[in-house]
Amino acid sequence: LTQDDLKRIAAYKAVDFVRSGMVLGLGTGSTARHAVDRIGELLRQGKLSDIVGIPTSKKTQEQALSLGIPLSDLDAHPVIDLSIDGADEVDPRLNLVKGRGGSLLREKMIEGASKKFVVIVDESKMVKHIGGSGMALPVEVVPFCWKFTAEKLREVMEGYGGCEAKLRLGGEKGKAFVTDNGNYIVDMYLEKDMGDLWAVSDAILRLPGVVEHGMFLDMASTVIIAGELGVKIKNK
Ligand code: DER
Repeated sequence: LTQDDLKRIAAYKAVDFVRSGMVLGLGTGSTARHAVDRIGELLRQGKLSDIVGIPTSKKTQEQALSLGIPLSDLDAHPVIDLSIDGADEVDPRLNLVKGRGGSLLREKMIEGASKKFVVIVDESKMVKHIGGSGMALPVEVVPFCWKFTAEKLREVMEGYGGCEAKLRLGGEKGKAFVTDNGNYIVDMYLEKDMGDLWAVSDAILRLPGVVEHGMFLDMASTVIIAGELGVKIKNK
């Protein structure tokens, strides 16, 4: 089984939770893409009906539109029945890192407004502690004086094991990546287990130039993990 097979297996399993008439948060990334495809397929086959999708990115909005999934937004649907999305890291307490695709703000808003949030991963995303994959912990920041904010992030993180903070670059050579919301992303690379994640979250969010970070703490209801030996479902 390829990694993409595992992603598809997890995604299809999550779509089993979907019922006709639901308002669904549609995730972003290569795993969530399979879930959105599957929802579109079931709608086309008439096995699902009366679904309203709330996309977590412009990319997912385009995908859902191409599949004919009816779309709306949080203003029209402030409470969402079920969101399905991927993750970059999952720790033993089902805390997540998300946002390596750059959609963390809209994802966190939509998934935070959901009665149920099902996370779909292949087994490579499981970590012992957040930041443990050595990959980025994204922080969305305003473009205004982003260097100042990045320096403040480094200072804050000195109290939690230290980190390197780098501006995420986008399509055009050397240019900053710009999120759907017109902001930048500073990727933090952590050196060790941060310990109290809520304290880290509060410290980061207190910085005025910070919009949001990619730690999704105590938000997942269920995590579906597809591995070589089969599928595991972990509930909060
Ligand atoms: O950027 C994101 O938040 C994505 O959902 C990410 O967390 C998972 O992306 P993947 O399914 O492509 O690995």
